Amino acid sequence: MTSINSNGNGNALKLYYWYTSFYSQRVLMALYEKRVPFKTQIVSLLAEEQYEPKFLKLNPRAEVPVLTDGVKVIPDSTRIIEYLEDNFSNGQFGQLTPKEKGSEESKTIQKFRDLLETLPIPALTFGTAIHPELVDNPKPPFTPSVLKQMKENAKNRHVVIRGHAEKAPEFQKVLMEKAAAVEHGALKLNRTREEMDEVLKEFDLALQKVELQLSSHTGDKSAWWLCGEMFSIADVDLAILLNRLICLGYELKFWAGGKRPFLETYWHKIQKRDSFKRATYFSTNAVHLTKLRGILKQSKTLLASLTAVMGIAIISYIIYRRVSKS
Ligand SMILES: N[C@@H](CCC(=O)N[C@@H](CS)C(=O)NCC(=O)O)C(=O)O
Repeated sequence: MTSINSNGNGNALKLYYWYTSFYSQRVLMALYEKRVPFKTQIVSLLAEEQYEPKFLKLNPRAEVPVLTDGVKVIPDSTRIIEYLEDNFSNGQFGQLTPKEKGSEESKTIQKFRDLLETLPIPALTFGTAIHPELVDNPKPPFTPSVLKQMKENAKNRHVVIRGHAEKAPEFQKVLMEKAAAVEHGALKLNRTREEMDEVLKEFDLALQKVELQLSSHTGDKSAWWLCGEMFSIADVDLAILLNRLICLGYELKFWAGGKRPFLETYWHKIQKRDSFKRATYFSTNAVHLTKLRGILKQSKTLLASLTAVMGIAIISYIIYRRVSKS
């Protein structure tokens, strides 16, 4: 990929992310939408690579996504998208917010960003894994075995984090704090069935506001996005949210089958968008890709060991020949 950055000093942007991470997908979609070149580095959450010291040095919160721009390190999807918007919005790059900050469209975009970006995604995702009876037809990456693994993860996450804290003295304090926060319900991962009803109500209300907004567009509806004719950050938020709901299996509950026709049309339209396809493409095959990475890592170790053994054998042979000649 091309190597450029905001100050043009030749350092490339690099995104540390994981295929199925909701917040990573938001950033990926924004990057593709804006046509900003970037390099990538996978941080496998399945392999718990977010707790490795080399990643913790970038983000001691142990969360993806993280963007680096030369020596600058930007964590958090919202901050990253704002950074991209501030630094890559001229000329060749796409724009996801109106130039005129005080315009009606700008205010509507902000209103929907506030609504969509505060939805409790971890509570929804892990809560669904704990209560799979809530959904009709989960789809990859949320296969039954992945959901089972997530359920375990939700229950033991604090124990796992404490294990990593013991292995990384440099980051012990911050990881212990994270473990305690998770144990005391900071991420709301372990919702009861009743609490899940509240979580789902929150999503339902938000989607109702979206449906109303979509239905308010006049004229040629096919020309409109969520907040107007401009494809904005609010559309990135909505696209990745709908994708998460579909993958978990909530479409019949929230919009399909004529329940929210405007949202249904929007979903069909957004699926055809190139940035959406690219941002979500690998998520479906994340489990297989993780296995493949494991095999490649192992084969690298195997190759390194074989090379070392061969090297030792050759050196021993040379020494043996010299000794036997003398
Ligand atoms: N507020 C952050 C949230 C990031 C986040 O929660 N990332 C999750 C994946 S979607 C993560 O890396 N979790 C790993 C962990 O907490 O161990 C953002 O918007 O980027």
